[in-house]
Amino acid sequence: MRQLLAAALATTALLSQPLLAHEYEHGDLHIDHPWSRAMPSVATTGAAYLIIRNSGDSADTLLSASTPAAGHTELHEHVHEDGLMKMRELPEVEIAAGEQVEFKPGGYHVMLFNLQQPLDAGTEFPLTLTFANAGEIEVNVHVEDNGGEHHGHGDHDDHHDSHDHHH
Ligand SMILES: [Cu+2]
Repeated sequence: MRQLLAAALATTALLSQPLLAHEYEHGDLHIDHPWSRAMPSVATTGAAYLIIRNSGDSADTLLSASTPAAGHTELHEHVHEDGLMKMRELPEVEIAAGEQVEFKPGGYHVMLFNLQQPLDAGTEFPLTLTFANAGEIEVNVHVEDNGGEHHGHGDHDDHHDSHDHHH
């Protein structure tokens, strides 16, 4: 009986989780496809990306993110300044009611400083997102070569957001 149940659960999990796509529901928040670009093992910084959708009637705010994979984490955005791409720390990111915010290369990202483990393709690490209303949501970030299977991102250029800014 117990084994039967376990088998049934395993089957359900397989069926409901298509390979590579992974998403999380927490209250009104839906987190889609947390991923990070693989980095050479000498890299000390990296970035994590995901999509946050708010299907609720009120806004929520991402206050912070943390992971054992990095010594220090910040919410960042890329801005164009004097013709240069620069990164800026954000105190928080609001997700308006009925809206979604996409963290992606060249835009919002969770900046990972002082990496505690190499970002090798095929590995994953936990990331805890803290929201003002929804509280904490833990997701698994998949490390991918280029996020290539990700739906419809057009920036396949190779400048790679090198993240070598100075703090
Ligand atoms: Cu950054």
